[in-house]
Amino acid sequence: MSDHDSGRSPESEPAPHPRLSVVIPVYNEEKILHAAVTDLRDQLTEFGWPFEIILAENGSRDGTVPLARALSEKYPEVRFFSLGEPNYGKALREGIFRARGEFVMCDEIDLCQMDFYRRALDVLTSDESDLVIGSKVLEGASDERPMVRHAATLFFNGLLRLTLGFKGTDTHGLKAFRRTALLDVVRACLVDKDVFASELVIRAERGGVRIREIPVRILEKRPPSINLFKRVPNVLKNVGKLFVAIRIKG
Ligand SMILES: Nc1nc2c(ncn2[C@@H]2O[C@H](COP(=O)(O)OP(=O)(O)OP(=O)(O)O)[C@@H](O)[C@H]2O)c(=O)[nH]1
Ligand SMILES: [Mg+2]
Repeated sequence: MSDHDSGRSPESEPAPHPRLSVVIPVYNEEKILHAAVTDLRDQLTEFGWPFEIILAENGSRDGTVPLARALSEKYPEVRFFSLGEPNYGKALREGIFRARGEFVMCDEIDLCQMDFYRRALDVLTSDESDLVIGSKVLEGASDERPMVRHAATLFFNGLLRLTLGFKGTDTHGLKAFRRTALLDVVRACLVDKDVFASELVIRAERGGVRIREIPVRILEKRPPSINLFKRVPNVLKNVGKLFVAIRIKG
């Protein structure tokens, strides 16, 4: 495992203690990584809260690792680590553990939506909620991905409702939370890969965490790197594991 959190060039100042940590798993993203991170950094600077952006990488075979390293060396607010085999859930989980902010934002490099950040942080700072989920399904949402992927989201969430008693409308994608309120939930999660994000939300729900869903507009900067149909067998296998983890092991 390589960790570049401490690998700053001597001239860059350490980031001040962040109030907001943005965790973004990245995998084979050389085409959009630089533009997405610099753009997000500009928008967060304008937003005004001290922040950090944590790039949680594993398994990339393209130029993602040197690019992420260079970004973390150039910008004090950008941190980066690399954890071996491709595994979205493992990267996100580790990124959450490394986050230092009072609030954590889980994002994807092809989304980086400041509009969601603003609305979610408004809810977290003014409302009784500790976890805000950006739902692609809720009334008012606009899912501009291809229809087949929207249908897959509906099917997947239906499966979670049926097998695990999930009460919400979406588990994947944008979410924000008060870090201390969710750490024990993250520690309790047993399943990684694609299904980690669902386990996090379902365990939070079952554990009585105050959750609020808000509608999001999803417009990706590029199609996903892994074909939807290739993901299906693994996702189903991991939902099986999630069923055992939650219904049997508890
Ligand atoms: N570290 C890591 N990041 C990953 C992996 N697979 C995907 N990602 C990142 O996860 C984010 C979402 O990936 P996409 O390829 O857009 O997948 P998606 O189908 O839009 O994602 P969902 O609909 O949320 O499941 C991007 O930031 C990717 O770089 C992985 O194996 N490891
Ligand atoms: Mg995507």
